[in-house]
Amino acid sequence: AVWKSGLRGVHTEVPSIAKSIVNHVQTTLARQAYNLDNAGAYGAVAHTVRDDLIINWNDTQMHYTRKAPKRAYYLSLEFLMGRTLDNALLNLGTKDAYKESVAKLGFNVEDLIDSERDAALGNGGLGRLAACYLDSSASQEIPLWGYGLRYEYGMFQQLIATDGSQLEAPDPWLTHANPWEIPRLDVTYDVRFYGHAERFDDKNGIWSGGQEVVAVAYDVPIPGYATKNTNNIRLWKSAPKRGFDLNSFNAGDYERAVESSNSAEALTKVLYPNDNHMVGKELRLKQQYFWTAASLADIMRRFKNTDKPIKEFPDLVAIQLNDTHPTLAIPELMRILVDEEEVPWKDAWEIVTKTFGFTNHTVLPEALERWPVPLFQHLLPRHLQIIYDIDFEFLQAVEKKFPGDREKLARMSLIQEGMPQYIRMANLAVLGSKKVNGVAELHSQLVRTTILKDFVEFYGSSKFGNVTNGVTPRRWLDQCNPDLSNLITETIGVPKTTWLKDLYLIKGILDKVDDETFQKKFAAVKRKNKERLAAYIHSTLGVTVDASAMFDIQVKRIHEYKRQTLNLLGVIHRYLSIKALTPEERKKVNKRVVIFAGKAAPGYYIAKLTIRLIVNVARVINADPDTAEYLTLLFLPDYSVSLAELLVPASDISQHISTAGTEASGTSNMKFTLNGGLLVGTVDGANIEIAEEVGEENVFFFGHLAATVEDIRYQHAYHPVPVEQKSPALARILNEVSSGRFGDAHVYEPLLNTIRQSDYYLLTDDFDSYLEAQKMVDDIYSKDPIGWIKRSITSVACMGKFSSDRAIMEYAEEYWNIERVKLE
Ligand code: 26Y
Repeated sequence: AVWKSGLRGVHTEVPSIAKSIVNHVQTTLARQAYNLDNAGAYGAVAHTVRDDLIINWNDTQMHYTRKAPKRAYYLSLEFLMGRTLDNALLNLGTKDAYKESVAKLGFNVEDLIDSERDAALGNGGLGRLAACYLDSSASQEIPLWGYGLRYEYGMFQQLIATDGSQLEAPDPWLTHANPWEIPRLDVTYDVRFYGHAERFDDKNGIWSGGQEVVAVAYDVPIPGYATKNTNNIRLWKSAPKRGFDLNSFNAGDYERAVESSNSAEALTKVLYPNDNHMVGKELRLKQQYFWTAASLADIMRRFKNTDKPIKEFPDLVAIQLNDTHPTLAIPELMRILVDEEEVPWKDAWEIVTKTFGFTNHTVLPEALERWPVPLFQHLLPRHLQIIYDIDFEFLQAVEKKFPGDREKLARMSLIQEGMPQYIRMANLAVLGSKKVNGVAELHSQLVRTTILKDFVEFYGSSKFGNVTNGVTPRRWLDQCNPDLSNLITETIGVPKTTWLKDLYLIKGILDKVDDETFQKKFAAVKRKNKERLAAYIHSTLGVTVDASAMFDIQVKRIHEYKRQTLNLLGVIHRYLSIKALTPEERKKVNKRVVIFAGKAAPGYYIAKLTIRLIVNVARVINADPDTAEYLTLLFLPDYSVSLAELLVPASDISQHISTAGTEASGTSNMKFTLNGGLLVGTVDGANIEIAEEVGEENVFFFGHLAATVEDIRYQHAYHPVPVEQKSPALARILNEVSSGRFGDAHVYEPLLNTIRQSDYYLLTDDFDSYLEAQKMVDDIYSKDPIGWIKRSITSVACMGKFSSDRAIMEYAEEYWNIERVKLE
């Protein structure tokens, strides 16, 4: 056929790329080629790459349909994608050709890449993990689709006011057309809310009335690295079912006429900016149902196209639930099977429990989703009946296995008693899934022994596993740190296209750890990345930083459990210590630039105060001539994936200092280490496994262990010891802040009191140990620079395990039973 003969292929040659770009300028953008600006050039280049992606996307999807393999679906309310152009060019292997073509047209490809807005459809770790898994599934040729929501507004933009506090501005990322999405205006499903539910004796039912909203599909191609395989995310946009209410319109009541259409469109307007903290808003539950119902209808339609009997559904479909946010998919699949497909309840439940897998991302109690029964009754009356039926059968089974244990029944029930009652989404997710996993060894162990202990006793431990998180080495090494990537390639003598898909191969650089020439090259890469960051800091904040100083970075969501305050109090301690030295003594001090970035949930008062204190401490420190040479403190506003790509390659150390047992995994710890930054961290989450791989001597651990945290909290409650006694150093610093040394004395009291009073996150208990770890860091960095470089090289070499390719293959093999389907 003609299309096979190469007439329609991916653009690989400079002339055809340039021709296509000019063509898109004139047609798609309807502009003149001679007065094009960067934005126009970006649009035309993006459309040319989009054409390339769509060709591979079509071939891949046709291939999948023809082969009809078992497929995986990753349901996530968040996909924190960042920018697309650079990633697409690197994965397609066409970056050099595009660079040349763009240059011929008078543009610089890096400028165009930098002009792209981030797709910030996520809060933090969980959303970025989903994006890494998409990249890995396509690269490893695993037939997987993501399903999510097409938020019109992503993560808010963070501004810092003159008093240092966080301000939020909307993120209207779609105001300029998005070249990376393909609207599928013909792929739509009706989704019902409210209305009336009837239940019959066989536990089947009918749901009718209420409000119907239309889900419209938007597809985003996900190119694999060095493969033609191109996967997909399908994002749903909400639209009114009928344009507007004609009766009201004809009666002249125009406001009333558009009211319900507005409420339909509101569904996918905005991403909820909360991370690890549940807020029980009706609109959020509506988002969750809208998205799971549309996704399941779509999955069911695709399954039915295979003409297989319904009982074979789990042989062709695996659905992974990214936390409890999509748990409604479980009662929704029951509803489809029992009410619409007329499958008997028992058979339907068997299908359901062979289809789903559930990944838990946190053990923090405030993050566990619970929805009030009255809200459910109102919004999803049929699903509530189904949940009651699931619960009834389940509790009978529990009672049979553990007769007479009323408390166990109360703990395990899907319904939490009280006024009002609540539905426990994690319990529902466990019941409806074949397998449950945590995201790092320690976390999975805590899941099994704390929040899901009863369920492990009931089902047996084989249902509860672990898949340690990973990050894609394409974006988080090759793309963000091309010099290190090139150095690795030339050192190990393996093509980049090979080792970037089998990250264990970077072990090869270990042979050169003692090679002076290699050490120099390796150090030069780090230095260049620090200079790149310094230039960014200069151009955005107007602050000059010394790239020869140690760069010490903590960037992540602002949360008490992540303990940015511990870091900040450590910085104040450093400041006061340096200030107490004579000018002569100061000359021996290890110079540091301490960098913070991260967003606070808009309603999280203590987190917002933390930002304000960081900014105001920075003002005082950075203005002090006594210490200026030795210490700089910065808060970089508006943290994002793109900003992370600049920061990750530039750290000498990064901090991952959550109270032990609270950070499920962390993923930026992996990114920083992969780029040669060492860790200062607690014995928590994936820090532990990183140390196992790179050697504990290469990680600066401190603080109490997870096993003792509970005991310490008990002590805090029943035998409180004042801060002065536990850590005089810390007490002094708290008093300095209270005294107004950093301005606004009274403003910070609520933040300081969290430490002085219950100190739930154990800052007092860990502070001295934290200072000791930091002293080790200073000593080694300033007295043994070669030793430091060796630690850094060794760390990079040993990071193979933390590729998201390894993680996605574990899911494919051990959770989904899915194989590679390579497009030749
Ligand atoms: C319930 C709702 C408000 C909610 C929304 C977002 C709850 C949680 C979240 C996000 C959680 C999250 O990002 N968790 C992080 O997941 C990462 C990927 O597994 C982990 O590395 C990280 O430790 C964990 O905090």
